Amino acid sequence: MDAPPPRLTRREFVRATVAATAGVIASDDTRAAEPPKPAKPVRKRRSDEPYLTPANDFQDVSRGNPKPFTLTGDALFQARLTPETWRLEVVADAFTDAVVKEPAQLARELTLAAGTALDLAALEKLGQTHGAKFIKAMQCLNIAEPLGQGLWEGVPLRDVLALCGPLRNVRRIYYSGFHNDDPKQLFQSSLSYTQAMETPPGELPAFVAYRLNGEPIPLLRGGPVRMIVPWAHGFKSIKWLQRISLTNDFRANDTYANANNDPESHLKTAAYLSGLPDHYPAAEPVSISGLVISGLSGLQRVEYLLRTMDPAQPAGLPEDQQWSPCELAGPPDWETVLPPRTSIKEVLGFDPRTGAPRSWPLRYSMVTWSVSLGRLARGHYEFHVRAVDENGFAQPEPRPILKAGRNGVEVHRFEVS
Ligand SMILES: Nc1nc2c(c(=O)[nH]1)N[C@H]1C(S)=C(S)[C@@H](COP(=O)(O)O)O[C@H]1N2
Ligand SMILES: [Mo]
Repeated sequence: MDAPPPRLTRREFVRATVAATAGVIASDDTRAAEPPKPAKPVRKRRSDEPYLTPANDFQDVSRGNPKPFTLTGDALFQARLTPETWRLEVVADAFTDAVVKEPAQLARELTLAAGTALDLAALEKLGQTHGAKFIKAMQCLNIAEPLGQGLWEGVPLRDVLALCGPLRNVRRIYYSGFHNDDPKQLFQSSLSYTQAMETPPGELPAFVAYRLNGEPIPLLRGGPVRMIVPWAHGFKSIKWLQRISLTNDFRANDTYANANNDPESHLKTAAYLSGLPDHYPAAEPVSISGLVISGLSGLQRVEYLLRTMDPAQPAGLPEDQQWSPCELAGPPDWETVLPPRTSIKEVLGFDPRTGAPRSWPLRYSMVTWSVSLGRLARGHYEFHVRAVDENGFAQPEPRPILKAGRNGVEVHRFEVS
């Protein structure tokens, strides 16, 4: 069990808050018992970046010492993190306790010991008949900026589990990646059996991914094979995937839950600001843009509020003022955005006959919002932006608890002179 979180001194608190605001969290190892790791500067995603983020350009959130993507040569081979050596085990968890009386059973386990673990060739073969592609933004529950957006490709988890034949007493699916064979470095996530097996209409399946933006998933991004859970924050999308354990333990024993996070939290609908100048010349019209993620609850609109302010005042959210709509970017020219020989008609979320998106923005993706404010009088301004979801909830409602996903309303202060 983790020790209770230590109380931060005021100075540590300020330092932690400043680091978080500057977007410098590169390791989300928030377990209290460990000393803080030096934070690596993280560049915030800008709204003028490509629609699909190049695989090696995502902001990285990885645990491990050494981090699995730093392995080379024989160590990489021993870790089974090359395309030839990669294997996926699917096993039954023998767990029982006073509540969980019967253990999970599988007709067929896929194990290294028996030589039946799944290899990449077999997974790709399954992909020829069961393959799925979709566009998803990656976002960490603990970092208030999108990490990147990719076209992910793989096999729905349920089709991989079907290789194990009939299952008994399986209520949850635990899965983990390479962790230096050190139980303390284990990073595990979980899904309920129902989430893995049943996909409501219009929803996307959890899947075992082996391609990103039309290429094999690079080691840095969790390849050769990574789990992708469309509706969830990044911690459900386990990198360097190697083991799936089917269990009758119904609890969400995700590693992230140990750090006080809500392990069932969904990707949030939220607008973000980044990379904006602090000064605009008085003679020129001011335009502001940023990114918005359409989360599980969809996106109705993005809206802004501009007010003049006294720079000595703390930034506060005004209650009595009118929000005005921002513009949302429409679908890009898919021919220039997608990898060669990929049609948007093959991508989930698009009509397979016409290629039209079933909703825009696509759920679990991000797009650019923008607003032209025209010429502004000299002075100090405060710009607020928020997303309104399909239920009519304005960010950060209805879930303002940070440990269910950071989605506070972002504010930008600037001067026109
Ligand atoms: N094996 C493993 N998978 C992992 C992690 C990890 O540390 N180890 N971090 C998770 C978290 S918390 C996030 S937010 C995403 C980040 O994905 P990215 O590094 O590709 O942007 O990966 C997830 N998958
Ligand atoms: Mo994360």
